[in-house]
Amino acid sequence: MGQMPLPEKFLDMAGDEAANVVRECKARLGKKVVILGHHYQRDEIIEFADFTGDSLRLSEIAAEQSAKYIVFCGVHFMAESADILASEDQMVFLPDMDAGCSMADMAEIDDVEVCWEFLEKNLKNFKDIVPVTYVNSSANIKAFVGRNGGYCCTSSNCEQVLKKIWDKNKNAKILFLPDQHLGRNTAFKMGVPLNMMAFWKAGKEGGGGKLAQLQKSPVILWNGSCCVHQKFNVEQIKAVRKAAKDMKIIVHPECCFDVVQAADYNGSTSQIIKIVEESEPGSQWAIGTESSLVNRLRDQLEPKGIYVQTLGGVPRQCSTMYRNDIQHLAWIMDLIYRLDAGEKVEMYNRVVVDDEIKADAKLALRRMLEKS
Ligand code: CIZ
Repeated sequence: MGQMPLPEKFLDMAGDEAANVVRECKARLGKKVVILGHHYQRDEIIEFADFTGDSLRLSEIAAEQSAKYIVFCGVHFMAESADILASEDQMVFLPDMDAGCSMADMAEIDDVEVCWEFLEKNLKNFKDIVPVTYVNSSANIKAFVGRNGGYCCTSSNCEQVLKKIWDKNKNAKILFLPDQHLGRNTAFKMGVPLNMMAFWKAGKEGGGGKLAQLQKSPVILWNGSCCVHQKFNVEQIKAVRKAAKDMKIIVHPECCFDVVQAADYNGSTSQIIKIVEESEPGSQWAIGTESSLVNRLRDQLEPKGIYVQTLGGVPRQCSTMYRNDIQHLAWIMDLIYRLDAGEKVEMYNRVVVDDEIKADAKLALRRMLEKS
């Protein structure tokens, strides 16, 4: 479902006025509403967030709240995860339904099923295949993974999830969806050489590679990637090393292999924030991730004498995250307020995951969270 055009009243609303609408609705709704702000959201949204964090942590927090209305300021798959984990009497809303994720869209369920059938028909060791999906995936994909004995993972716990699988079965073969880079970077860190990773290109016969490679590899990577993190490259790292030799480089593991290898550190959004925040005054950082996060860190840490910049110097904004602006938040908060007041309003932007999909997706999330 796409985003309907904002009513004119909100479309033309000045930022201050929209912020006042959000403030008022929030005050009136009190504990009935919780606003979640992903690390990649604009400042004008983060200002109203009750909680900020990565997608999974935010969904867990929302489920722990008694709030009836969860407004997830992030992208569509995140709102779906919140609905999967929410209780039956909670409703999840996304301010702009066009806030999608191009990486999540790269693993479509029909293509994944074609791949799975091919592997079942052609691989001798099919029974050892465990599908793993990064949380950046649709509820359909999480459900597929859950149904087939697999796991979800985040960029913070990917290594622990793969370890858990290989501890249970040292011959396990991971089908990693949808982000090739997180899969490759993590598996390599865990000792899998690059030539022992196969690659599956959706839409190509047999995934476009050799059957022998699929047969021998303990990891099969799906052909997905993040359009923001793909923009970081080794040349930018070399330029930083040349211009500022004390500057440390930290990148997200959605960056490509060479970039992660050339950087000093890599980690999820929460790990990046923690490492940089805890660094000594006088530290200098070039960060390879989305710019809203980097700019906020820069402004917050400047008074502490910690210098922060985006790797490469050019802002790298996630255009879909950016779709949630203060006008969309004002509109959705006003709708929720009127709904709660008993007004007969047409409801938009509620994200609802089908019950069957939800049950299977929960299996994948639960396996990820299980201790061993
Ligand atoms: O899970 C998230 O929120 C994403 C997309 C990345 C991260 O590293 O936190």
